[in-house]
Amino acid sequence: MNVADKVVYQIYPKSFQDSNGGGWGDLNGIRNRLDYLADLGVDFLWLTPFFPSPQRDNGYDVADYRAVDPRFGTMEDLEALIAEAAAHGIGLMFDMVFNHTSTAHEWFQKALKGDEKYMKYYIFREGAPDAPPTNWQSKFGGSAWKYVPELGKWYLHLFDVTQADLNWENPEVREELKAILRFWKEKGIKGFRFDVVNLISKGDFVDDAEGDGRRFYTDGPHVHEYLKELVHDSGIEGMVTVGEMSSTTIANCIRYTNPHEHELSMTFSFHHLKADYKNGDKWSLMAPDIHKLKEIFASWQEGMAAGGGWNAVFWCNHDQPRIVSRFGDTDCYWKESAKMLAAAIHLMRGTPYIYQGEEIGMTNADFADIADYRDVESINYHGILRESGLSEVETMKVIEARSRDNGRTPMQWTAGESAGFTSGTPWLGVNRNHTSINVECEQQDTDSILAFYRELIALRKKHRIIAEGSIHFLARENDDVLAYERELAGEHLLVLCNFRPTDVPMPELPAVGAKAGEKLIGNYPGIKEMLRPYEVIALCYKV
Ligand code: TEU
Repeated sequence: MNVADKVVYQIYPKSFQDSNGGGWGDLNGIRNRLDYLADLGVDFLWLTPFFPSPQRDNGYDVADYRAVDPRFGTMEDLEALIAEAAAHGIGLMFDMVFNHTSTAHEWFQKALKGDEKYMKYYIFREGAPDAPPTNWQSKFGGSAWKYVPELGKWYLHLFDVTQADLNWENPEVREELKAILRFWKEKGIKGFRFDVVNLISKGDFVDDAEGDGRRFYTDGPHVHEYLKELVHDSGIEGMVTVGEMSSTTIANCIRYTNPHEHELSMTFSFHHLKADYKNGDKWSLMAPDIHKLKEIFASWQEGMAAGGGWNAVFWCNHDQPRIVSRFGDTDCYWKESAKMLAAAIHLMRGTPYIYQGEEIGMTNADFADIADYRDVESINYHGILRESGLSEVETMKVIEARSRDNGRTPMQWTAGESAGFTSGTPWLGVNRNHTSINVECEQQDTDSILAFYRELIALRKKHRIIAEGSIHFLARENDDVLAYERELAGEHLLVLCNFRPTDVPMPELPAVGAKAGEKLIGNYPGIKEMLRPYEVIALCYKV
């Protein structure tokens, strides 16, 4: 399937729209908002997991891959959503968490009882109670191994202790997962997102003298072989597929996405979202390094294009803080910066993803205390940071900036009670700024962030150069302005984005020709010496 001119909208069901007052978003709530999503112009909806789960990691701890958690609705509700989305011209993508299952999954429960068949579904290792097999660390803090006294063995969990890693070396595991994909394909969904799928092939289980062990399981020895087999044998090639790739490389993402490899349609990589990580550490704050951000975009965009790979392009998701709070401005240039950030990636080469609320400029949470947070990673790191010697004030400054709950506060539909998200008690606090940042007020404003996202999506559909053009980054030494050119069949698209809240000089640019072409966004740079705060220019022209 050609994904170049498509746009995907990510829904975190738990926080999108509650239809029954339970305080959680649900499938019927999504169905009630299909007109809104069709009006925005998106082609696919990626739903994060709504399968039965203890919710220790908000559904990424799956206990049954073929059912609907009753708190989100019924299978009939899901089938109605699939059908009504299709009637709106929208396909659904489900989120497959195949690196691990919940320890509540029946497979793991059988393993705990010593069932040899199911113990081989996971990564169990012999060991003494006080000696984990390796020094690997969980991405949520602490050891990546848990000891089971009844079995005298340790099991691997790269994430939470309730998320046991599957043993992909076992062909029976691979067959189980293929059957799950066929089950959902037959239900009529149009694609899949694969959670941390580049971690599924583990190399040697040895201590990591240099780090947390990730170099032994990231883009592991058999990952491409497993992906080819999964996609081919389950019959999902040709569907829209995207792999979440943790700590990956351009070379691997070319292999994951080049059509000749028959693996995935596209990949998420996260290097651009570490431009504000001090020393690469999520929990050490620094102001965004815009030059580094630009270099990452240039290397990934040009590198993937050179190798025939395909990027998902995105800023936000359910694991990330809100981009307008992070790389933009939530004060006097809130609207301008949100629009600039959107244009910067929507005009790039790749398939854009919009995370719920991003299209109206939703900001980070406004919580005051760790008790307001629900994210297991944030709560774990609150303890780790305090134990490292940070004060409560210093710790909360980090949590407020980095918590995944920043992207999980309920969708802001109206200025009313609970932002129109629920008639009950929301599972997570609603941001008080919903009185001014909400869908209802932006739908009435032709200059709103929402109107701008609708325009960007329409531009991608109208101008083939955005979907199919080459890309080349300009003014790479400039620290303030992201500049790139797209080219297709003699037509050029020049894109300039000022990432600063100040006027900045126009960077050195190639002659764009006296007869400027169609202005897609903003004014022609030839008559300008300066760019205004967060100004965007997108100009088509022919040489
Ligand atoms: O995320 C994997 C992942 O790498 C992120 O958890 C990231 O490491 C972290 O949030 C940044 O500090 C996927 C899902 O998107 C996430 O919600 C799950 O918690 C995780 O996998 C485990 O399934």
